[in-house]
Formats: sequence, structure tokens, C-alpha cells
Amino acid sequence: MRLLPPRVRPPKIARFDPPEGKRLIAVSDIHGALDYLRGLLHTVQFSPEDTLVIDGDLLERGPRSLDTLRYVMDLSRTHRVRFLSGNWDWWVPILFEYRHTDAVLYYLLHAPHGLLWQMLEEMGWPIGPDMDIRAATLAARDRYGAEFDFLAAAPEIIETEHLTFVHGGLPQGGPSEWDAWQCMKCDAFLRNPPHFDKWTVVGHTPVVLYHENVVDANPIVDRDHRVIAIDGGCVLKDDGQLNALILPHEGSEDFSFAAWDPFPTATVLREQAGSERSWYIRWGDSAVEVLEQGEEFSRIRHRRTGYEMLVLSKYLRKNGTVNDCTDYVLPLRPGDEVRVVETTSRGYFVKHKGVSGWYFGPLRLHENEGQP
Ligand SMILES: [Mn+2]
Repeated sequence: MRLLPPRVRPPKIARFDPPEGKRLIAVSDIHGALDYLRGLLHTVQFSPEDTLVIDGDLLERGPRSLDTLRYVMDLSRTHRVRFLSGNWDWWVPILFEYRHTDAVLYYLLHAPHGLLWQMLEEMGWPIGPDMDIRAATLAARDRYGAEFDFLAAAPEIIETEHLTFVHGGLPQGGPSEWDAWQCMKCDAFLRNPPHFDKWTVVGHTPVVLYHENVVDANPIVDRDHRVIAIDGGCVLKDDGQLNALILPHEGSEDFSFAAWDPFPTATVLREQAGSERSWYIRWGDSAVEVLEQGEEFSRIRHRRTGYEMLVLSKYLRKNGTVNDCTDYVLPLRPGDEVRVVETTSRGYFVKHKGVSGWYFGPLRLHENEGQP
């Protein structure tokens, strides 16, 4: 959602003191992927003893924004849940304060699965280029008052004694200079963060984008600047995952992580040496020249770097770019567990401990894997 003024208003900052000695779990960028959220909460055995902080971008881009919002609202009645707003959750200001009707209509017509789209569809309100978007949003507000109130109540920043949670990042300067939208939209915060006394936990920028040669979706802990970036790229990246940052209690620096993705698990049966050289072509820097077009794989040259690799032909786009991909070959040993993202005639594209790459040996797929 764009078209906001460069400065909107100061962020709402909520102070929160979690109970002592209880786990603190942070998740970000769920993006309407309810199955990832449920899977991850099951994986970490989330219980009423714990606190869950949702670090923004609960909604949009994924398939089930309205269901995901309702799930979190229900969850917060029985569990300790704190939700702060990301740039994709800011429906209330955008619809009812700034009234960006043209942008909202454009978005509705081009992203037919977001929160407002799902509300209107549930209401039976016809969506089309000639619709009265103002009337539609007011009708949605009448019908979905509880949902909009929940979103409107979200701060942009949550502070505990030792931690600051914010979706994008904190701009230079102090709270009086911060702007709510910039806090949510601060891109690639980890490239140049200020130093903070408190730990700052951010999402927004998928952590894979901070790496050059490998696709590594694990959270990044920058101990010098005291920043932790946790966005595992769920929904946005085909091989993405939903990460959880887990603190045994507020104030602990004994960080651990868990992740969930929907891919089947398999066991590696043959040793494989990792590649010494690899490249990760990613969104925003993905212009390629096709050197040899094949049915399943094509040889391409990355235009900016001249790097050549094989990519799945289905990843080639008509506009001369390519879906995120890598030629990295994972170092693996027999017995390693991997998650299988793609099965091809050359081998498997898999994830091992959050790192994506190729494996060319045999696998044993696990059966009867229970999905939560
Ligand atoms: Mn975001």
C-alpha cells in the first residue's frame, strides 16, 4: 500500500512487561499464511504460559488474511498475544483516515485475496472496476467492527524492559523524530542499523536478502548492533519458512529459533560435497539472458554479474527476469534430514536447517508425516 505522505504521525509505542520466567516467542511476516502460523505454534508447543509477539505483517500477500486475523483474535482471548502493526496491516489508517480509495481499488482488483477483498466477498459485495469503494469500505467497517478495532488497537512499536519490537526498523534519532510509517517500512534495516542498548527485533525484510551466495532463511542475530531479523520469507519466497525467535524469558540473551514450512521431510542417503562457488538470484536483481532454453531446465546468464547457471524453466518470466533461485549445492551427509522443495530429473532442491540448495543423490521420504 503506497501513496502515503512521507511523514504520517509518530508511532504508537506500547509498553509491555511479560511475566517473569516465561517464554517469549516472536513471529513476523505471517502474511495470511494461517497454516504456517498453526504449524509453527504447534512446533514450539505454544501454551498459555508463553507470550507471543507478532512483529507485524500478519496480513496480505498470502491466501487467508481474514481467517488468519480471526485466528489471532481468538488466540489472544485464551493466550498472551501482543500484535504490532506492519505496513501490510495498516488498513484502518489507509481506509478510514487517509482514504486512499484509488489505491485501495487498484489493490483490490490486482490482489484478489487480501483482507478487504475477503471481507467484501464474504458479504457478497460485488468487486469490480466500477464499484463504489467508499460505500464498500464503510459497509465492511459496519460488518467487521471487531476486526478493524483489533487492527486499530495495534501499536507500531512494543517495548519491554530489554527489547524493542518493530516491524521494519527504527530510523536514526530518537522516538520524537520517528514516524510510524517509516518504522514499518524501513527496508533492509540490518544493512545499516544504529546501535541500541535494547535488542531490536524486526521483520519486514526477508533475511535471505542479506546473503549473497546462499539462500539462508534462518534469523540473523547482529550482536554488535543488538538487532535480530526474523522474517523467514514465508509466502514471499517459494522455499520460505515462518521463523520463531524464542527467549526462555524476557531479558535472556539465550536466543533460540524454530521454523515451520510445508515441505515433506526426507533423509539424505549419500554424502555430497558442497559447492565452492554459487550465486543467489533474487527479486529486484533478477534480470537474466536465456542462453539455452530447455524443457525442464534452462541455462541463463545473470545480467548484472555475468554469472551463469541452470534454472528451472518454469522460473523464467516473460519480462526477462527469473524467480528467486540458486545453484548452491548443499554439503550433506547420510542421515541428514532435509525438506524437499522441488523434485526434478537432475536432483532435489531441498532445505537443510533453513538453507536451500541442490542435492543430487538418493533420498528416503518420510511417510505418515502429520500436519498439524
Ligand atoms: Mn512488511
